Amino acid sequence: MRSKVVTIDRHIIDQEREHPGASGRFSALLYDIALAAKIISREVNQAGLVDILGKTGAINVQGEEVRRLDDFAQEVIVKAMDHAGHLCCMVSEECDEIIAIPDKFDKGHYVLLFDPLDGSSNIDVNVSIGTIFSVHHKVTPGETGTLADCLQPGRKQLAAGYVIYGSSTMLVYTTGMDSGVHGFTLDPSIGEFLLSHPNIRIPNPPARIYSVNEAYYARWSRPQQRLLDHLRDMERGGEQGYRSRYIGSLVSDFHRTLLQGGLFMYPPDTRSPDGKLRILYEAAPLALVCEAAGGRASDGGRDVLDVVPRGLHDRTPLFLGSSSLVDLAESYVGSES
Ligand code: AHM
Ligand code: MG
Repeated sequence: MRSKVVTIDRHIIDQEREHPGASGRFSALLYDIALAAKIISREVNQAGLVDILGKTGAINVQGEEVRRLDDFAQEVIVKAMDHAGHLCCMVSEECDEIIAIPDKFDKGHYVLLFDPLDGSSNIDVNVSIGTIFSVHHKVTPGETGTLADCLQPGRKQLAAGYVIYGSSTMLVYTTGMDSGVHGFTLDPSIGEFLLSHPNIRIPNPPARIYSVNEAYYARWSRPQQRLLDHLRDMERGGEQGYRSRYIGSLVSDFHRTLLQGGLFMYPPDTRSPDGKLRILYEAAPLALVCEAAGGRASDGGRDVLDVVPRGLHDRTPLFLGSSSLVDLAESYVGSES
């Protein structure tokens, strides 16, 4: 048993102490994200009861409309974050435009970027889903957040992380390369995130696991196909070769990769020439977590953290996980970029 119980609040305060001069605003922002995560977690855990309590879009027994969970998660995050004076704006995978902070609230120096409920098509089949978030500093003058404040390369992120709603709910975050990656598990009986995975490092040597939607093989480039042929080759993968794991829920596939090592890929294909995953809400935040844990994230030719998005919803190919395996992927597909 651990000698002390560390809540996420205490951990954030301890980290703040290591940065004398910190305003405390950033810590307050992280608390609010954790609060939103708890509310979404409670709702996700009720999802299986929807058929009993009422179908989505219908009126439930309390006379309330049953909301889609991704709409609910979007609203929870916006409402938890818009009034505390930390943010100049927000952007979400669910919204085409920047989400402004209402005039009646103070504005702050940070931008919050998030995917409120990634993999939400998996809810109906009880597969783990997640929330992904990223924080940038405001870089343009004036109070109001602008497009330039949002379209920054991932390397400029002040913090990034995700929440996985799985057999337990976990929040994993980093405040950058030097601060490490820390994981907290929600204890529902006391409603607190408790430090359960301090200083996560991607294991080295990694598990021999690759994770990709192989159904798209015929749509991939030849180098991408050759990479997969290499991974499938038992002889080359060592005695037991590689294993394949693909949940189809990014946060879940990444969480496994972070804890066990391996290679996650969402490469370009003929239908999605830039891949499927969004730079700002999916690729860049997970890339920061991955690198801070000793791994790598590449678009096939360069570090994902160096990619400068041109639009709020730009996508990128993604090769994510253990450094040696991302290097291997680049040695195949880098030739096509
Ligand atoms: P979403 O943002 O519409 O939920 O889609 C993202 C999800 C990821 O969680 C996952 O990695 C990917 O889509 C799976 O896509 P595919 O079904 O093409 O393999
Ligand atoms: Mg998503």
